Formats: sequence, C-alpha cells, structure tokens
Amino acid sequence: MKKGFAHFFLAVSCLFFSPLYSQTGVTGLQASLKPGADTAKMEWFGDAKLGIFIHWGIYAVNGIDESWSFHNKKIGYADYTKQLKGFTAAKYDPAAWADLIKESGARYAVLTTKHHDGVALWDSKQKHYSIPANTPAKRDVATPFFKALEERGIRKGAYFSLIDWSYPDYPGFLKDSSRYDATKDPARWKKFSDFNKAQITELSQRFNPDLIWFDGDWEHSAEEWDAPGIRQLLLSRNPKAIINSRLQGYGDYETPEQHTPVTRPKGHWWELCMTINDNWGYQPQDTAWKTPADIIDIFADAVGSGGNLLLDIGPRQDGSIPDKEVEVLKELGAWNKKYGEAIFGTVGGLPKGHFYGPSTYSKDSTTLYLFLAGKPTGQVMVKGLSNSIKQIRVLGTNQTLPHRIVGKISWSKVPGLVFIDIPPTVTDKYMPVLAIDLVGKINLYGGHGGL
Ligand code: H79
Repeated sequence: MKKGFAHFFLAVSCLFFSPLYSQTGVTGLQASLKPGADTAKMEWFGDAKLGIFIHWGIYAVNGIDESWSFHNKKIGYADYTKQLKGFTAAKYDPAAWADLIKESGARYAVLTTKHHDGVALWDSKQKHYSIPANTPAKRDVATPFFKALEERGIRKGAYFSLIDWSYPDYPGFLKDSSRYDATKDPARWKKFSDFNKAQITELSQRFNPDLIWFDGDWEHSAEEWDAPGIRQLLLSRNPKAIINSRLQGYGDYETPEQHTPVTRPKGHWWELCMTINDNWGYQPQDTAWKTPADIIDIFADAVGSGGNLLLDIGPRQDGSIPDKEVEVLKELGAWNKKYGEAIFGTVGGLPKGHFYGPSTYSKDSTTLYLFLAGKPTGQVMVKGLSNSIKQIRVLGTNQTLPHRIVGKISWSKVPGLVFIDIPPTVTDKYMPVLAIDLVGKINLYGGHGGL
C-alpha cells in the first residue's frame, strides 16, 4: 500500500532525528532504562496534549523571580530567604486547584516540588529547607495536591530542580561566584549528589509520579549528575515514569521553553512549556497577560505540530490563583470541551504547505481536523489531499459543509485543490474546527506541481 507523506515523515523522523528515539527490541524495565526506547509508556503523554505547570514557592511572597532573583543579585540571599516567613498557604485548596485543572481539559499537571532555591514543598527527610519545616504554612503542600490529582484521574508530574543553590555542598550559588570546584573536590560533590538522589528517591516513593520534570541540568554533565543512575533509580521503582529532556540526554521528550517552535522539534515527543504572563511564579506587577485567544492559538499550533502545551500558573503565597489565570484555564476548558475530538488522542497534522493553519489527524488518520485560526468567513483551501472526502463536519454543531474540488486534471496524479466555503453560521468565540472524514487513510501529494 502506498504510504502517505505524513507517515513517511513520521517514520523517517523516528529513524533519524534523534538517537533517543531509535532503540527497539527491548521490553519492560530494560526498555524503559534506555531513553526513548519504551514507546508504549509514552502513549498517554502523546494523547494528553495539555498539562498545567504550577510554580509555587516562597518567591511568591515578594513576587520576585523564582530563585534567579538571588542568583542574579536582584535581591540579597538573606532577604530572599526571609520570604520563608511569609509563606502561609492560608487559602490553599488543593481540591479546588485540581478541579480547575480538570476543567481546563488538561490531562496532567506538574508541580514545582523544589526549585533552584532548594525549598522543598514536601516534608523531606533530608536536612534542608522545606515549606513544612521553615514557613508558617507548617505543612507538606505537595502531597494533598498529588492526591487530589489522582482522585480526578489527572496524571501527576513532579518538577524537581537538579540545581540546589541553597545546599551548602552545591558548588554554585551566585552567578559569578562558586563555593568550590566540583571536579577538584569530588568528595564534597558526592555529599551533594547523595543528598540530591535521596530527595529524588523520596519524591518517587512518596508520589509515584507519572512524570518527572527535571530542570537546571546545564550546570553539570551527565556524568557529574550521574544521570543514568538517576534515571535508573526512578525507573526501577516505576518503569512507566516519563522523564523530560533536562537530564543531560537521559530524558524521554523535548522541552522547548517559552518559545513556540517554528519547525517541529526533532524528537517525536515534545512539550512547549509557557507562562500566561511573562513570569513563572506570581509577580503582581507583571500584567503582560496572554489572552485566552492567544493561548488557544498557541495550543492549537503546538498540537498541530505533534506537541503538548504545558501551561504555567503562579499561585500567590496563600495558595490563591490570580483571576486572569483562572479565566484562561476556564476559557480553554470550554473550548476543549467543544473541540476535544480534534485534540485529545490525535496526532500532529498536515506538514507545512497544505493548509494555512493548524491541523491534526485522528490516530487512524482517516479524519483530518482543520483549525480555523483567524475565524475565516470566506473560503479555505487544502492542497495536495489525494483522498476523497466522505463528509465535512463542523465540530460542536450538527452542521456539515459541502466542498469543491478545483483544478483536478484527469490524467494527472496530482490531486485537485479542496475549497470549503465557511458560512457565517460557523462561529466560535476563539477558533472553530472542522472534521474532514476521509475515504481511507490520509494520502498526501507533496510534490512541486509538475506533471
Ligand atoms: O522554572 C522555570 C525557570 O525558572 C527555569 N525553567 C522554567 C520552567 C529556567 N529559567 N531559565 N531557564 C530555565 C533557562 C536558563 C538558561 C540560562 Fe543559561 C542559564 C541562561 C544562562 C544561564 C543555559 C546555560 C543557557 C545558557 C547557559
């Protein structure tokens, strides 16, 4: 059977683009130990499309950059740590957080269990800063959230910073200073490394996370972190755990940060993490809010390119969530509810050039979903679609639309152009979506238009 261009592209990208994704023929735990080898465990992640990232920590007290503010000397370290005294979690309602996440349509959530500042959100047994031990909140704020996620069938993600600028045996601290050189004092580095692994083990045992989101790997090599050892300790407990790319080559998927990719990332699995304003944590002066329309454009674009969106919120120190963030999550949720068929459980759609907008395929690639970015009211065009069309449905309604095939020359294998007139009845607050049910699996012509 003739393979469509998209299938060819997928197959080729799996084979060549990344050594992470080319291993086959190993099963079970052994397979999971090889980064990217266990495609079965990635299935829920590929289907999930939307995750909610939560940056919550003492940096919300003053409303300053998480950890980076003292690292970059915007504030002295002593003043930074004073924020411990102001973190109350007084209005923290983990069930309400989880309900909001569920309402957004997200299938997973990732909580900062510890940022680069070293303050753990759970009651770590290691001797170091934590919310329960050092703040007026006086309790583990991570466990009840993970429990609330579990109760709602939302996958659990634990963000954990490999960097810990507060730990006395971590080599770096401020951007231009160091306590010692890890390569010259391996015994001291080992003290840190043992501590770090002990905390990662606690995370794994306590929360059994579906996903571990490491950050800060750039400060040391895979060898220094013992990235293979960290991977092994996580997967020996839960072989199905997914690890993001920030483990110096030992992760399962790519994590572009803040910037929407223009070309598809190399790896088969990827996730764009992005803030709703310009900052990860709560910062009251930051009013650069992306609108729900902006977020839906960004989300559809990521999903159309085969990726996920991990959308960040930054609760206040008391656990309340800013109204603008609540609004974005609710609007996104209403849109997802209407158009979920085109999003969840689909795969990235048409390669560039076929359609001016995002698109996805059903997993069996017999339905093509067109996202009508910009809410066009004229006609839209699809190029290079060789399949016949069974019907075109307007999602969220029971309308169907006719189409015209234009410029099909009988003796040529080049398909005609598909034109679809979008009547004024096709409306949506943000972005309508069409489903094109095809005869057979999608089959694309990607040539130069010659004979
Ligand atoms: O937690 C949020 C941020 O605090 C953290 N990741 C998100 C999820 C983050 N902030 N900045 N970065 C990650 C990237 C930092 C990159 C830099 Fe560098 C570190 C620029 C300079 C030092 C890496 C190493 C890139 C250049 C050198």
